[in-house]
Amino acid sequence: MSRFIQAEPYLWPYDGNLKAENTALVVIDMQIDFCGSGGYVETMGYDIELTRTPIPAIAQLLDRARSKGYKVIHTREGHRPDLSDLPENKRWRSRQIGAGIGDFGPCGQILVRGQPGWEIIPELAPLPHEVIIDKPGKGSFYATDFELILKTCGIRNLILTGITTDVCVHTTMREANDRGFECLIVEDACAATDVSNHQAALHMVKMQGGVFGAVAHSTDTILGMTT
Ligand code: C5J
Repeated sequence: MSRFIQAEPYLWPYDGNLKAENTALVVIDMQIDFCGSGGYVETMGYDIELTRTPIPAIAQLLDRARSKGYKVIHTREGHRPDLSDLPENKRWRSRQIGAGIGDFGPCGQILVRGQPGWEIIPELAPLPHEVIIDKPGKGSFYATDFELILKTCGIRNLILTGITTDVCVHTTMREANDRGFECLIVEDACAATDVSNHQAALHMVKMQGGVFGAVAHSTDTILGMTT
């Protein structure tokens, strides 16, 4: 039996092959550094009220995914404590805006693995058995075992949530799309540091018949996530 989620610009997934066994809910970078007080985003001067807006929708999607047996995968952006995986230009640029990656801020060293700011927010804490992908870049595929895990677990559909829509979520969606994964981005379960960037990032997905996949609301996504 075919199953779809109401989405734009097409009912998702394209072929109706939606099941708990072949679909993962991916929660991207819901870390204190991106949406907590004193983290990287706030230190840069952006409003964390924006990056916190998707928390309730993600929590509901997590409940649904867990109760229906969908795989849940979390990601964290962060660098090794010795900063050996931090490109010098990334560090330089972050210092330009007053939030140097690897420098000390109110939540410890910014975007460094093991530091308080790098942790996933308690509201969306992973369960002990859930996969966490630690990534040094924006995309979840680059320099990680994300693709290996997806392939090994038989996952071909990705439901993408998290922050930020225009950076890490979009990069992951583009990387996944090029690898043949069927992607859905959940519009109210993502956010950016700038509302127009969030909207533009969603709009881009819908071009060319769904150039990177499709866009749905969390209500429709939850309705479509049956076993
Ligand atoms: C950024 C992210 N914006 N998680 N990271 O640097 O989107």
